[in-house]
Amino acid sequence: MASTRNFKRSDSIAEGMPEALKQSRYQMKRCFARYAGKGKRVMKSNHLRDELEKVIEDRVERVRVLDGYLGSIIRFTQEAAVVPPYIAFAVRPNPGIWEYVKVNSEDLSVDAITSSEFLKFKETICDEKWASDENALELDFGAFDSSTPHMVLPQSMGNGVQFIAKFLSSQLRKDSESMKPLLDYLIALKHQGESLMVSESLDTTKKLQTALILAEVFVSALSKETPYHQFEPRFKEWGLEKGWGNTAEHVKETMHLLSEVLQAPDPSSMEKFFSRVPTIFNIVIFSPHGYFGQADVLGLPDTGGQVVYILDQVKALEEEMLLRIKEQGLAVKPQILVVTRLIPEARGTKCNQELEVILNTKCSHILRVPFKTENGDLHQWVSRFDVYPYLEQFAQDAAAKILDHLEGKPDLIIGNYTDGNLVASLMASKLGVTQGTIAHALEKTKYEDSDLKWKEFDQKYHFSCQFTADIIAMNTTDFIITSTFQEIAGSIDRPGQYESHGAYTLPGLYRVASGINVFDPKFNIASPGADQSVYFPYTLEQKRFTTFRPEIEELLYSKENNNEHIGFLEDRKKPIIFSMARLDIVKNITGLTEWYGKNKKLRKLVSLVIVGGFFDASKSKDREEMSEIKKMHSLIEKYHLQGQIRWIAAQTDRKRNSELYRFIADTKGAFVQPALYEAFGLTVIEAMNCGLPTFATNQGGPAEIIVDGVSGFHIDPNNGDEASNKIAEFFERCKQDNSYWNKISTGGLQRIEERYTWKIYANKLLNMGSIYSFWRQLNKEEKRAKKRYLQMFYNLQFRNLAKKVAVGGQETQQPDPKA
Ligand code: UDP
Ligand code: LCN
Repeated sequence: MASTRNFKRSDSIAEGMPEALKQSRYQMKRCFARYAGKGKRVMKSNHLRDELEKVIEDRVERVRVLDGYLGSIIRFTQEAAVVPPYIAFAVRPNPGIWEYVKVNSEDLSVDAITSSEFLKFKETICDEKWASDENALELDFGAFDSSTPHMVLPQSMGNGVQFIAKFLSSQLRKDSESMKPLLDYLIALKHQGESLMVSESLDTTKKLQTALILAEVFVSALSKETPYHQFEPRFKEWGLEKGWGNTAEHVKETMHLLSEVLQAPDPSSMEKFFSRVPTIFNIVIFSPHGYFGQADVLGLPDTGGQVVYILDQVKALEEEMLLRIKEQGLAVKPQILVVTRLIPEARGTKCNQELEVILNTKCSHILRVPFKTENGDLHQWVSRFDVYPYLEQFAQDAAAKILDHLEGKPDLIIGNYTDGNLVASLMASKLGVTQGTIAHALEKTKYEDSDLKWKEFDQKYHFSCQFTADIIAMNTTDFIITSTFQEIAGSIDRPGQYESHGAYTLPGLYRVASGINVFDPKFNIASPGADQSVYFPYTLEQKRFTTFRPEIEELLYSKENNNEHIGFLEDRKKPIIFSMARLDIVKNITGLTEWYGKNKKLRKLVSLVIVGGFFDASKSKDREEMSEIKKMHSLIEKYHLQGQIRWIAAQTDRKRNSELYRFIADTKGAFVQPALYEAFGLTVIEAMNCGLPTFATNQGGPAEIIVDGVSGFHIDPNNGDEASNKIAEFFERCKQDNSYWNKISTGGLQRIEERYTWKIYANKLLNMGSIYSFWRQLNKEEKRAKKRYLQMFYNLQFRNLAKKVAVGGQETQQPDPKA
């Protein structure tokens, strides 16, 4: 029984709810008495609904209420805090839009409340003293945003660059004075002390416009290919510097775009013009934790997609930067520096090397800087949950090395994950450089009630540090890059990862009345791709890495167990379902093994191949991995999977992995990504790039990557039977209709070409870098005020929290988040 959405955005729940309650007053009084009857607690939507269903015995009446306005409120309630006689509701009728009300269960009166009041209700449930403390620390980052324009339409979220281009064009159009900031910005553009584009002599809009007209007439008379240096002296006479283009044609186009912007700005020419402004030559990318390397690191705890993403990102960015710089007519060698920690105990990886050239790039490096303790450099790997005490010193040490390596400041600093984003924030604030952040995965949404119950998690996960670092970085950064829309604002039923930082509370520590607004134009969706020179369709026979074939045959079909594989596949004719991930609990590889074990039909149709972890739990350093290894062994035994499952240890060679995906496609098999939650899911797009039909979790990014039934399939990781039946049905249908497999395979490839390529990504990211560099100048004052607030918060809160985390390389074990 799905309740329909009965309220529009303009409706106020506080206004509409009293009338709805009145219409079913008798039933509602019973229902609210029931809610309140069990005392203080947090209730989720399904609990509210279950109890309502129990109260209303009459079926017709029940359906009427559930399909009506009250049913909608219950459906869209994310949580309700019961503090008798009140029930406080946090209702989310649309992505990003929240309303808070409290209902008195005795007289059914309804009052609108603020997010802060709602959070106090929640706190009362676990810490009454804190909740009633008038001086409890409350943060309100929204207070600084009053003059920032915000989007209104949910569908605009994540299109920050376009929104800013629109806003700028309306602002700059106001009067002749309003162009001044743009003019000042262009005059200030420099590279290593040399002026670019506009010299100081063109200090009024009028003068610049005149120079542009003269120059445009002049270049129009030249042949398109005339190189810039041939007419550079003339340009200098007009007060124009290099940077407009490498040929007469490019120069003319860029000038024309600026002339249009100066005359009557419109969003399209604004965006195009900024994509040509030479602002970004040096980029620093932070990814401190892990093992960050180019070989032998994947599959290790904490080292997964983020590393793949960054290495591919660097290649795509470098290519795009080289192209842009060439077209700008500049002889500048760009530099990209990925900064990570140096791990002396590198266990066979290159993570103990300070500087490493990034393969297949011309001017990009990995720079490694050690974590320091009072006793010198930290030798061991530490879990990403334990890195907080080292970050401040790391930021300082890294800054010195970076300035040295680049011989100056970078133009853009990009952070990755909580630790990288915090370090990027510290350095960007200090140096006054434009900053972007990438979350990859915000941990807060992965663990239910991780805010309210932070004390229970803190010893092992240090969420107090992590959530504090996250909120600081989100508010410091100039722009945020996300892989999907859902990462920002979720779906109709589930809040986004960023959205869940809108208002939350860590009782005893601080309350966030306004953390981040998902309508902020700093949000931009730029989805990653997969390296298409590695992950290409199985049909491209001549490109395939055939040398791996004998190894892959051995990997999949040899009969003996060894360090690399256990289990065997009896029937070589069967298609294979394949999954590959780190053995984290959230990846749910054991879940997939169990679904397979239980589903006889599926076992008849296909074999199962798993890549992940390794086989001896006693050798693992990571508690989640240990427990998953043990569970895999016990499932293989419990369901007698010998002959039907091949379990292969973590693989580190992506070329060979890509051939493995394609080999599975040759068997007319499928890829399955069964995660309980997946922020994005690079394996999903790797498989799709190889033309392998993919079943992926509907919890998180994959739900957006795949169009169910067209470019792959969604599966519900919380409903294993349904998921395994869906996979079985696919293979049955393929048996009856041998074009069906091809149809889904092609659908996946089409989806990738439309949306998930690195070329599209690099273009978007450089446009962000350029436009936000200007935007931050325009909002200098507001930024300055917020920066002081953030510095105070960092100093008084984060530093103390970080001090409480053990230092010295004790490898903290991670608990089972389900426990
Ligand atoms: N991967 C790998 N070997 C393994 C497990 C994973 O090479 O044993 C790679 C996989 O191909 C993908 C990345 O690691 O490129 C995992 O990224 P994803 O986004 O799927 O998950 P994450 O590990 O980042 O959570
Ligand atoms: C981290 C994750 O958990 C994955 O979902 C992403 O694909 C990966 O980072 C790259 O962004």
